[in-house]
Amino acid sequence: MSALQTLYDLRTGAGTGDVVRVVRTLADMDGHFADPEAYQAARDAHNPVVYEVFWSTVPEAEGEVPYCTTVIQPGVVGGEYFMTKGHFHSKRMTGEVYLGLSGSGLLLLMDEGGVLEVVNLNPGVAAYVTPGWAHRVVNVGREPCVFFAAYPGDAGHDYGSIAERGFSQVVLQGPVGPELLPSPRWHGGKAKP
Ligand code: S6P
Ligand code: ZN
Repeated sequence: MSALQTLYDLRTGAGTGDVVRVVRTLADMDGHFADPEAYQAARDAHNPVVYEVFWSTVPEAEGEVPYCTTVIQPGVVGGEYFMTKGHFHSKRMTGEVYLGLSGSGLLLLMDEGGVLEVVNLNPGVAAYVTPGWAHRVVNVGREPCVFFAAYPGDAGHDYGSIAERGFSQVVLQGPVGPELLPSPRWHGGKAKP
């Protein structure tokens, strides 16, 4: 293979060169937000872009190291901040490196039992996703949240477990900033700000 190269704008996260742009709108995130009525209303009204991924064309295969930037727009649905879907890696014991580039993010890391850890993914922060932990980034700022990621090519993406039950906690807009609350889907209750 000849050398692959991507030029990333470190502020906007946009990539050119050997890159594929994938867009996730609200309609692509059915079931991911805690408030179904607020979700449906926002989706039906204007279906905004929630996030984009500028994916390298590095093969998803053993020995390869695919990379990408993700750009999460600012916004809320029913008080819950815009976020990525989140996933476990299909090959559980594979890790990943995230690097915050712009904006303010919270990286949620969750093990299979629902234990949650949170990392402030601010510009310059390199955060390690430990093998076996699901990961999701939440944009808790007013600007787009941009980060870079690189991961083992044979990791694979298991979105099913998250689509089924979500993460154990949700991140809601509180009076003085983001608040983490037990997820109604995980705990069988109702999240209240
Ligand atoms: C891939 C890595 C990221 C995410 C991206 C979008 O292993 O964790 O590149 O794919 O941030 O999130 P998601 O949950 O929709 O794949
Ligand atoms: Zn991943």
